[in-house]
Amino acid sequence: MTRLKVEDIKDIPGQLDRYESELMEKTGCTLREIACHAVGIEEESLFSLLDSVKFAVVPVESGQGIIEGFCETISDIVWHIGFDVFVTGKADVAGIAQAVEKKAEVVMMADDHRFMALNIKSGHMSDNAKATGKGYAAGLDLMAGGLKGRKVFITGCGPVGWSAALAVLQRGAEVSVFDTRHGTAHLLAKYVKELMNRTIVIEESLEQGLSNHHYIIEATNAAGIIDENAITRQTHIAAPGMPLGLTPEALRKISGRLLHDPLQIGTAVMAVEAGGPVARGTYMRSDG
Ligand code: 2YC
Repeated sequence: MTRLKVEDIKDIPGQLDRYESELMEKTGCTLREIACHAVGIEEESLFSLLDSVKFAVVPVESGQGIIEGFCETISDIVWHIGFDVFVTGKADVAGIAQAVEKKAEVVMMADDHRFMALNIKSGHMSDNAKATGKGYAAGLDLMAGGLKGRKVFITGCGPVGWSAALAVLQRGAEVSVFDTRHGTAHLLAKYVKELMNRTIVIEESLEQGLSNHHYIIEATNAAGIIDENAITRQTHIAAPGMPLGLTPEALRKISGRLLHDPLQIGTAVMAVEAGGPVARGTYMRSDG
């Protein structure tokens, strides 16, 4: 997975309101509404929990260590969703201990391999890659006015693309996928066939997938693989992949029909999953 750089995230806290107004222009929804749409709950079911569930974000020094501003950015996003949240003064085990001592119900932390939100009370864990895939699928669904019956092309069959594929299938879309590592695409197709009895198409090439789809999820860690030739007036792209998979010309041409951010949507879905009614098992999800 791509390790974020300080410059990727340093402007997020100061621009969350501007970011959200752009989200509302593109999807008609706030960040919290998109997260609830991704999780499959009514926003109302969250309101009673916003005042009672406390989050702690714990810095983790293992591996490549702290990314300056990472925990503060996570905290700002969780605060923006409406939860009470703080960053622990200490890192690692001492930080987790502080979280418990301060009665946090959800702990959020990331090392070089995983970024999770763990509800200590229920044991429910929300994983960033899964949450990001679901969040971007929900955002594309809202941008497109519903994906039911539409064809969606997903490039990148890693954990994020995999989660996005399952989410858009659940929303009734027809899915095609591509990955330079052909084995992962075939594995996903096999999983979908066996678990959902659905068939997904494996495209021969990225160009072929792009040329015959208007709804695209770019979930690779490659930069600039989608150029302006792939963009038409009907093209909508949800791009969780870091760095951005569009060339500058494609970015100009797609104008408002693009969702892309380094942390916001994934973190918002994690907060709603781990702090919301689903973590308590007190809510039958709308997708059953
Ligand atoms: O500051 C800290 O606590 C660091 N241990 C955080 C390391 C995060 C590494 N992961 C990433 O940069 C991204 C995450 C958004 C999820 C996947 N990659």
